[in-house]
Amino acid sequence: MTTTNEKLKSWVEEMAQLTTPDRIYWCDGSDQEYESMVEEMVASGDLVKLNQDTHPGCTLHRSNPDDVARVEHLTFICTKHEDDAGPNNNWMAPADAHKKVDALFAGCMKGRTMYVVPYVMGPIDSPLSKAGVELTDSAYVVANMRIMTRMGTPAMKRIETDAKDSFVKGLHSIGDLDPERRFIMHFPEERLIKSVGSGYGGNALLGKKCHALRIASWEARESKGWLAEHMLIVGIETPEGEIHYVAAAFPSACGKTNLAMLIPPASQAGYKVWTVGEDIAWMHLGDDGRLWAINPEAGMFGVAPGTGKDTNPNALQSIQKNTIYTNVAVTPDGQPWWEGLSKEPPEGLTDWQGRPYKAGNGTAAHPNSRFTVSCSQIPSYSKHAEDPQGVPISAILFGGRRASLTPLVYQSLNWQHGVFMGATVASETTAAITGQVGVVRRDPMAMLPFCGYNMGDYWKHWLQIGKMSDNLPKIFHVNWFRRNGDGDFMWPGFGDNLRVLRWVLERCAGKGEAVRTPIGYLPSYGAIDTNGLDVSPETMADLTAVDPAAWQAEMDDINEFFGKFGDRMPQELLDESARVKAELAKA
Ligand code: OXD
Ligand code: MN
Repeated sequence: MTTTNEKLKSWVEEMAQLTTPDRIYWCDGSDQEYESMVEEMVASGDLVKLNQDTHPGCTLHRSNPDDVARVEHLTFICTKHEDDAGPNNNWMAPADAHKKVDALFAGCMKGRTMYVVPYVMGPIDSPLSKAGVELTDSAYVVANMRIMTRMGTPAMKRIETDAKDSFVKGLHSIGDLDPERRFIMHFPEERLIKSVGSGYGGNALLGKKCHALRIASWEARESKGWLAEHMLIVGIETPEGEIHYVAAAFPSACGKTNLAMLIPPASQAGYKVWTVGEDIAWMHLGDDGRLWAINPEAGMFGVAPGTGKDTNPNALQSIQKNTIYTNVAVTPDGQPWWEGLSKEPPEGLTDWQGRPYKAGNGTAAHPNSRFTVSCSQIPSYSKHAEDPQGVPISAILFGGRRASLTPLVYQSLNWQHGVFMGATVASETTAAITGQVGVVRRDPMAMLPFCGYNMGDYWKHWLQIGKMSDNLPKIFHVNWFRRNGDGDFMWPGFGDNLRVLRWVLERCAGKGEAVRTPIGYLPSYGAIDTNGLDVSPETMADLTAVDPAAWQAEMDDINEFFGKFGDRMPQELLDESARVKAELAKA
């Protein structure tokens, strides 16, 4: 195969000259191609076949132990002007960045195959979808891209019929996997990604964080009326049969996948939850003034640890077949295992590095171990997930993992205040990124690692959307992770979060009792159904209260954070901050 798109053809030739692969292979995305690549990887040891009786079509990849997470400190936005990348990004001048990585790409594919991977982010026939081409020397990346995107011949058709240079270009090589020679470079002005030195998920599957968030967020701002967000999309079906869609942005590992696949508990009879997406949402302003969302991805690259039959039975059911596991442990009979799958590690386990499991060596599965699986295997996958026009969003949730301070749920006073709420999201860090675990970091809209430009400009873009329609979703903030003095969670979470979503949807319908406070509308006493829950009225009162002194301290921290954005900081958010502070002083 090759292509009739001359721009693509010449770029592939140019990149082949730089990287000197032994051969170039154009992927068609067929089952046969996938199966033969898996066989080759099994033969080379890149993949291990898991127990085909219990887990048909499942394989395991063990990554280099130095290459197990996204690397934010090695991720760069390379724009002509440093200010356009902003204090939220590492910046390098494009010429310097090209020089730096091209030196690493030079000859790096010698002895290897360069795979040409055409893909579409979003339903293949949706006008809201976008195409890309990733050139990679990793068969593991190709196999993952086939699950995560619409990859192969149908994507190539779009690349040949859409405007000739409308595809996003991504060049990827695992290089020598040396963290010293690892860079994830984005050139939004050229709609180009160059990633070298890592074979791990977000660094290497360029359709995901690099294209669908960093490059797409840049494009979304330029083309107005569009938001590319780190959000799940979920449909809540009421007992009356109406489906309302909610998009939610939580920083990594705050239960996004769980919320996207929530199973209503027995107490919430008649409700159903439908999964549209679990990581990324592209939302466009429709003619009706509503935001319509598509999930640009076709698969999940989910965190395995903590996924169990009590926490997320839908996810667990999705990954019993045709799944690529990365860095999980294996039982003696070849079944995948991770912490949280069962209480105790089974006897005779092999750990994520392929060693006999010993408690002294740390966890059996890597804390950031993953499963890659097609969304079509999710039992709750929505029949509207592939609708070309997307699904209409009624509510946007922001949230983080905070042991104290932020209430269980509250609603913004208006769109501008909602943008402020999103801009001030903070969360305790987890294992999805390299670095310290358990420290509170501010992660606006959960986009800190993923916004492809200056966050001040990004907030302006959000505020701008607010001026374009009066039919936009209502905005809320949630926190499932409050703890009491003994360190125990105060709210049961998981399926019972539906009780909170019910209040959210009532508010969207102009119902649902609430009290206005400086930080937003909080649920009135009794407005959230706690029937049958082991949550006392005192706990509920605590979960829905504002502590003015603690919030004043929070506001000081927020203002310090806003200060970093200098003259790119939108005045509206500073005004919002001043309003909250003044109202708290009176409270
Ligand atoms: C992810 C992340 O992997 O957000 O989705 O880190
Ligand atoms: Mn994510």
